[in-house]
Amino acid sequence: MFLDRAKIIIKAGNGGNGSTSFLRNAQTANGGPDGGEGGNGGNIIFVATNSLNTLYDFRFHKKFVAENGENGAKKLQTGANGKDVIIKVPCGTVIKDAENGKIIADLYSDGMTFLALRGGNGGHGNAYYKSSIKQAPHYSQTGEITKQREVILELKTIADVGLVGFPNAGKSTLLSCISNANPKIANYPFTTIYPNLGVCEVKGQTFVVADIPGLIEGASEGQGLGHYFLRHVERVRLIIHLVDISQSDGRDFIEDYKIINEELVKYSDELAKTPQLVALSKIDLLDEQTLKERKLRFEKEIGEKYIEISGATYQGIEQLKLKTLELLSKLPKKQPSKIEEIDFDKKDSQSINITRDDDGAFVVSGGKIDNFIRGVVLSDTRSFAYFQNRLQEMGIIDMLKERGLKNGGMVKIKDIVFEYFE
Ligand SMILES: Nc1nc2c(ncn2[C@@H]2O[C@H](COP(=O)(O)OP(=O)(O)OP(=O)(O)O)[C@@H](O)[C@H]2O)c(=O)[nH]1
Ligand SMILES: [Mg+2]
Repeated sequence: MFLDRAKIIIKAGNGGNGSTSFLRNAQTANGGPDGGEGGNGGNIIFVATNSLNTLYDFRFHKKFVAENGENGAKKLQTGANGKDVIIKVPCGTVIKDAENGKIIADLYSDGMTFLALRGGNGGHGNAYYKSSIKQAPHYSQTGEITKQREVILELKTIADVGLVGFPNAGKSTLLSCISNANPKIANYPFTTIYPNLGVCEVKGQTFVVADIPGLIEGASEGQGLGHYFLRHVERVRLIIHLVDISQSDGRDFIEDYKIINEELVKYSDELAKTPQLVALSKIDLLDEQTLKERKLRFEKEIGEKYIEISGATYQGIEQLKLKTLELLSKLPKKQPSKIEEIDFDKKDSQSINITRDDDGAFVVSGGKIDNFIRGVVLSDTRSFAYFQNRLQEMGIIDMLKERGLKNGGMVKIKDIVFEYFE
């Protein structure tokens, strides 16, 4: 099954805690601090690969969590870093921040990588805090806790040429004639239900052709399948517009041509502006006279250049390949999607919020607090004294007083609850 859109949850690993430990052995009576550093958490990394062509794997696997860093330990042992999680996606996958729909990456070529979330930093062990004035710090830092995020993956096939036309127009047949692809071909509409890619070789050069499901009138309002798949021709440089001139499905071929173009306009201006090469298909089904009349009609009513082809007899196929190559050589490569300037992996280290609880307690939260609280190990009174000093230094006590904090008032900061006294 084909899937070209998926929403997944990603989370980088937390940093490991630093260790609080003191060297003790038979030879050393009062060894110094020897608590090691916590390891860093694993990252979340996306990699584009040619070996996938659908997001199907994400249908059931929706949550990706990288390993946490290990805690530091005594004897200055640093905790191991958590393993990264590498998420493989097909080339042409656009990644959006699910919170605001903004594009954060476009993995358009094989091997491209995107570091989406960085693992949390490991905490410092108490050995790190040793200084000339603090010989025996009794505190260490906990690892950084990372937040989980949601992203939307959208596959927008990367091809040079897109085949567009009514169902049954002969798009898949043409793809099989000009490329190495082996798409399903049958005499009923919507044989193709997901895009097929093929590589076409002409005069030692190659280009990639995408065959998408047929379009019908009203496609832009959700009729049929085609509109949904137009996303896969959004990035082509050239559209080959197939029109069944034999009218084997009983419609008027001029009308067909107009309807498809209207649907392209309704989908997007950009797609409507993409250069087109018209291919009048299934010419083998018409006698010479009828073919001549219909071509004249096309010239009179539409006036666009065209190539006449047959996927059955291979008439015009070589010419179509050569013309495609010629047109492509003049068309610039499409630019990847514009990446929006947002800090997706935002690490908020500055905000401070003060709110009041139902019981009147002052609740202090925000990124600055999260960051600072990492250094506090509450079971340790010395560390708690340090904590109170820092609250003073950071101006948080003054902020609380401005908000009405008095002696004996309750303050909650994360898991820490204390009564304030001057
Ligand atoms: N005689 C003749 N039949 C053709 C030609 N091209 C395609 N056909 C037939 O037309 C039918 C539809 O062809 P497909 O290639 O599956 O058409 P499609 O445009 O891919 O159709 P969808 O995938 O349904 O949109 C099949 O029975 C083909 O064998 C042609 O040039 N001549
Ligand atoms: Mg088809």
